[in-house]
Parts: sequence; C-alpha cells; structure tokens
Amino acid sequence: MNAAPRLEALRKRLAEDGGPAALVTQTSNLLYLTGFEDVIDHGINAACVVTDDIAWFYTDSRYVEAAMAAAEGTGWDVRLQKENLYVEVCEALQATGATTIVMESSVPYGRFKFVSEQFEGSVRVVDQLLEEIRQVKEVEEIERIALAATLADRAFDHLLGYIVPGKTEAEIALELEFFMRKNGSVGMPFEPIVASGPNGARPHAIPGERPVGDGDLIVLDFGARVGGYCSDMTRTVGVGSVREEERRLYDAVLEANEAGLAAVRAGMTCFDVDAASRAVLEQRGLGDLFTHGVGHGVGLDVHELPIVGPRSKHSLRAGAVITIEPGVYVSGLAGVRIEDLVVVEPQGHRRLTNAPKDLLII
Ligand SMILES: [Mn+2]
Repeated sequence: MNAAPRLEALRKRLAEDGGPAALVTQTSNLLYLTGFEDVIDHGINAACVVTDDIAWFYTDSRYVEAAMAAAEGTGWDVRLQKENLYVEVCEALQATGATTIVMESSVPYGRFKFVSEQFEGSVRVVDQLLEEIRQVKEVEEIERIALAATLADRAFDHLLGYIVPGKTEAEIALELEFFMRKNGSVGMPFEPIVASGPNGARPHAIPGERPVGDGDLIVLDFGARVGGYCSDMTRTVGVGSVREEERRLYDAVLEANEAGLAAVRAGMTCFDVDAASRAVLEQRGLGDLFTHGVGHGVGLDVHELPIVGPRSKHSLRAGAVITIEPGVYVSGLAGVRIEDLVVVEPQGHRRLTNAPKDLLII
C-alpha cells in the first residue's frame, strides 16, 4: 500500500503542534506509517523518526534487510540500530538541532522515561498521534477488512456444520482458528471467544472444557486477519431446545443490533449510535444487563478509534470501520451478543459481516 499520504498527514499534524519531531514505536502505528507489511511483526524492535524533512526507520539486524527492500522508492531512510535504539535515535535527532520529541501516549512508561533522560530537550506524549488519522480508512484498507470479514463469515458457516452437542468450547475455538488460518488468516487478531450456557454471561469468557449441550446458547466472537487488517464479528447460536426466556433475550439483542446499524451514518455522534441501540434493551427492561459500549473501530488493531459508547465524544466519519455489538448477560444463565462490522458512509453504512442473524439452532 502507498503510505506516503499518511506520512504527510503526520507531518501536517506535527506542524500544527509547533513542529516537534515524532518518535513512533508502537507496532500498528509503525506498520501504518511505513506500509512495510512484510517487515513489521508484533515482536519487532523498531522506531520511526519523523520531522518536516526526516523519515528515518530504525531497526536491528534481524529486520534490516527486509526493511531496506520495502523502503526502496518510498523516501524512508532505513538505519541499522547498532547497540541501543533509543540512544542512537536521540543522538541523531540531537545532531539535527531538534528540541522537542513527541511520542505516542500508549508508549510504555520505561521507554518514555529512558528517552526523556537521553534527549537534551523536551519529550512529551501526544494522545492519538496517529490513531486519529487511522480512523478514516483508505479504499484498500477497507478491501482488506472486508476480506477478513468474509473469511470470518465463512468460518461461521463452517462451524454450523461442526458444532454438535458434546463438543467443548475449546474444541470449537480451535476449529474456528484452524479454519480461518487454513483459509488465509495470518494469525488471529484475538483469541476466539466461545462461551456456552452460563459462560455466555461473561462477555470475554475464555473457551474451556465445558461441552455444549441441549438448551445452550453459544456466543461466538472472533475475527480473521488479512493483509494486516482485522475483522470482528459475533453470532449467538442455540443448541437443541432453547427456552422461551433465552429466545426473548435473543430477539431483543437482534433488534438492538438493527437499531444501532440504522443509526450509523457520517456525522452521527457515537453517543447517539450507542443510545439508539441501548434504548431497545432499556425499553424491555434489559438495560442493566447490557454492560459495555455498542462498538469500536477496527483496522490494523481490533480495537481502535472511534469508541462507540455512552461516554464517547467521537463522531462517525465516512470511511471509518466500526462494530455494532449490543449484548445482554444474565449471570448464571446465558449471554447473547450479535456483532456486525460496517463501513460508515455519508448516508448510512455498508455491512461487511453478512452471516445470518436469525437464531440458528444446532
Ligand atoms: Mn468487537
């Protein structure tokens, strides 16, 4: 992907901030800023240094050859870290006359402290240094997220033929992962959630040895990663004879999901999208059982901006990719969550998750 416009967007942001040098070290930000897809993994030791006229990519000997190849023709100057990355970055920046460094606010404190001690000038953190820019996706980014979403849809369809009473949550989670990785997911954006029966009442339950059985609802929350981009979806299915009480919960959550989706369009506040979905559950007296926000942005990270929740200050922008995922959680009994991934458009949204949403009974 051509990442040059992203570098320019960061430079514009720095100019508005008085022209500090940016020192970027968080993995998904490095990936976004450089577009070095076949170089940057989650274990990489690397940093980008950006000013008006500098674009340095520092990394160590394990990555440098791949980085040089990726950087060809991009304007990035790849620099080999010899001993200590941050000592070398600070010395090089010092030599350019730079007086201020900004880092991501998500940087580990130890790293921030070390850079602050090394650099003879001011070092500060900036909220959403790149995350703000990352909200609005380029066409090619949306294409990749859509591919990841389609792969997850296929995995769900596959599971419908795999799940039978007696399979454990852990087996189902493994089958999900196996299917997605076999069909093109590079790793997993997050550990799949398979939460059956009362375990479903824990929104982020860890799949365990519980076998699924008659009367259970099973919450399946998972995603794939294609071309570096994540997808995220949730479906809740029933096993055998699902009771009336659980069916009512399901119908309410489905209606809340549809109400949330109907509220999505560019310019809408995230608060209002959350409220539109939440109101459905509140009207049914289930508001207290919905214990999280309605959704979040998805991209290189599975959770990114904007946050779609009751305290959110964000507004939806065209080209943002978000989830709509209301749920209800009844302690000791069951959980229901239905999550779709959508692209925000000027007049509405485009769904990237297309798996069926009627209550499917296995
Ligand atoms: Mn999600």
